[in-house]
Amino acid sequence: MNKITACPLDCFDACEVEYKDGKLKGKSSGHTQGFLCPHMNHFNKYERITTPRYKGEEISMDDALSKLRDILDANYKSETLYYRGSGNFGLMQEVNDHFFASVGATLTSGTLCDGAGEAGIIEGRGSNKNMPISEIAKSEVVVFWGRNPHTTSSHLLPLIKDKTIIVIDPVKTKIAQIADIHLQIKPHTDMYLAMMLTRFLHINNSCDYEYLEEKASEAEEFYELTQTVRIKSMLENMGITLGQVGDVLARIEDKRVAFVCGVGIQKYRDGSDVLRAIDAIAVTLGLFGKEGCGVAYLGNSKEGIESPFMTKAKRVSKVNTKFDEFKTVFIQGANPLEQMPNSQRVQNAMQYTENVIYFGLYENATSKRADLVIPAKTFLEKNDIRTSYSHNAMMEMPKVQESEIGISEYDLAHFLCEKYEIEIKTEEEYIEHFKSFAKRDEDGSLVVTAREDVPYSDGFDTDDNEFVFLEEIEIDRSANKIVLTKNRHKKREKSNDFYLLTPKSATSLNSQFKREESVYMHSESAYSEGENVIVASSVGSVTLAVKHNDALRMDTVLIYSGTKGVNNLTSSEVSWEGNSAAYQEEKVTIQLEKEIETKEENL
Ligand SMILES: Nc1nc2c(c(=O)[nH]1)N[C@H]1C(S)=C(S)[C@@H](COP(=O)(O)OP(=O)(O)OC[C@H]3O[C@@H](n4cnc5c(=O)[nH]c(N)nc54)[C@H](O)[C@@H]3O)O[C@H]1N2
Ligand SMILES: Nc1nc2c(c(=O)[nH]1)N[C@H]1C(S)=C(S)[C@@H](COP(=O)(O)OP(=O)(O)OC[C@H]3O[C@@H](n4cnc5c(=O)[nH]c(N)nc54)[C@H](O)[C@@H]3O)O[C@H]1N2
Ligand code: SF4
Ligand SMILES: [Mo]
Repeated sequence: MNKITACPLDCFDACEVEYKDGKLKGKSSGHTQGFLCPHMNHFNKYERITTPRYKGEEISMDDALSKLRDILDANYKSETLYYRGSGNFGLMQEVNDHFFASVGATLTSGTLCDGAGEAGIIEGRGSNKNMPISEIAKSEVVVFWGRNPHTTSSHLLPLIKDKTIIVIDPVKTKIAQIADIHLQIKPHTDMYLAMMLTRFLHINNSCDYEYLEEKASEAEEFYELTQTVRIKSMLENMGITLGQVGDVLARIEDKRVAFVCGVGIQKYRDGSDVLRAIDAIAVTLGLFGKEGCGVAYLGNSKEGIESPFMTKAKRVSKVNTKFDEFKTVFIQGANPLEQMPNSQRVQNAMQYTENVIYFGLYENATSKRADLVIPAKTFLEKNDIRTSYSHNAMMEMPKVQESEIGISEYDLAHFLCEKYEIEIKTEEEYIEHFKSFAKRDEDGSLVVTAREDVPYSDGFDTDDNEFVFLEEIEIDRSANKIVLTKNRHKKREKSNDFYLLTPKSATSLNSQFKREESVYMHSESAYSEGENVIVASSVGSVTLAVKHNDALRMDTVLIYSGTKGVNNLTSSEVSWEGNSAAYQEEKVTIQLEKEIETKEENL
């Protein structure tokens, strides 16, 4: 018989999965329409860790658990850090937060993902309530702004077939190739484009004035701020024309528009301002609170749900975590040695940690470094429930497969809580708790009760219910470049400096599954396919083979997230708002590996 569960992965689509005799298929109804994606289609084929080990020696699960207890006995309070990543999005994953928070260990705050953008959204709207995919389906125009739906949200594609598509992305992605308009903008210039669009809406008298008066009365002041962006020089800087801006305006005025944003636009320290400036366009057009209109980003998958777990804890940054300050680091569902920014820093810090414990499914740099490795159960082998950051359903994830391998998060937490006399409820009680935040739809599926399909219909969640526009930016006219206030960045530009994009790969989910191994460059760059080059930033370097891709700009190189060594290049400085990683802040230089070797030989 078919059993229904849901894909556990960190992905917009959060698909329901039909399980039959070890085979996974998309649920035939709903947005999945019978299809999953490469990760789930091949899920059972990826090699996983089957046996626990301590200091490289395989041991039994019982021995691994007593080892874990011994380690925690020695120093379980302030000297222990619990670091959880986003390998599995099930709500029960948090059950170990409960244990570690209860014993007084340290947890993390901040994110490697969407935090900068979210902070900007919250500053403007007072909360982060997302436009769900069911509403995107009702729009007339979809603006994909730093989102790559063919790779990261493919189930959206059937829903937008007959719509006007506008893409703003430095890469000519698949969606850009079929779009009505593609602005192949220079990386990190989105805020100025957003400001310019708002400015022209004012110039063209295309604002929703009634809406602005009621819900965004500072709109005039913001219009003044947009006028500080010089049009001609900024167009040159962005690499687009006034005609293209006009085309975009002509297509979004008086239409049901969905701005569908991704994380690409906010992998910078000022990432919060970008989302806030895009929100301002939507506000100016009066799009919030209307059917089929608004801004979709990564919502909060826990919106409308109260945690049953202990969450109050001392917390340290998840972006530039000082692992060396802890005797024990327990890592669950994460690969910090490869996915955190500045891998060398992480490696240096972790080498002083006495006990690194890795609780996960797959081998990676973190599992290799770990002193104690505890294999997890896959989502098929344990009970869970999940919600999504791009739709409002809650999906049950019952165990559908038996396995001798691994231990579930709940069983591990239960073991630990019993040992340390911490109260823990049954797994069923927790799952019922989560279900109490959902109601049944006509078709029997669960939907989170407190979530709205069309949020902000009654104004924003700020103190006075009005939208709060960005208030300041500063323009360095002499350099024709923009320098933000609060000592924001001033960068040196070298002719051999490239922008580094590190987006998501179709074959991996960050570092899970099949990982990429190349650096992508335009074919007219000075480097040939297959040549090994050293990509370097002020943080570090990595040697990778070149692959050509003419979807890229000449001033840009691309290394996918999950590629080994990509985060040698990225800086662990956190975003100005949102305590988030800023993976694309560093520019990189390229040098042939051969050239360096020859130079060394000549020394
Ligand atoms: N297949 C697959 N799916 C995934 C993931 C995965 O690893 N693989 N990861 C999941 C996770 S963790 C997340 S957070 C989501 C993210 O999903 P997306 O937001 O779609 O992810 P990205 O690929 O990082 O970025 C999207 C686009 O932003 C563009 N971009 C980069 N820099 C800029 C810029 O400065 N300006 C503009 N306008 N565009 C820019 C990139 O070229 C890219 O096409 O995807 C999830 N889904
Ligand atoms: N250069 C660059 N770096 C990036 C990004 C980027 O775009 N560019 N993206 C960032 C973003 S958006 C994100 S979200 C992070 C993601 O970074 P991480 O959270 O570290 O995610 P993954 O690399 O997917 O590793 C997840 C781990 O979870 C484990 N796992 C999977 N399922 C389970 C389970 O059921 N139980 C347990 N216990 N473990 C499980 C797997 O073994 C896997 O090793 O990476 C960030 N790093
Ligand atoms: S599209 Fe996303 S949610 Fe759907 S099966 Fe693939 S990874 Fe899972
Ligand atoms: Mo993410």
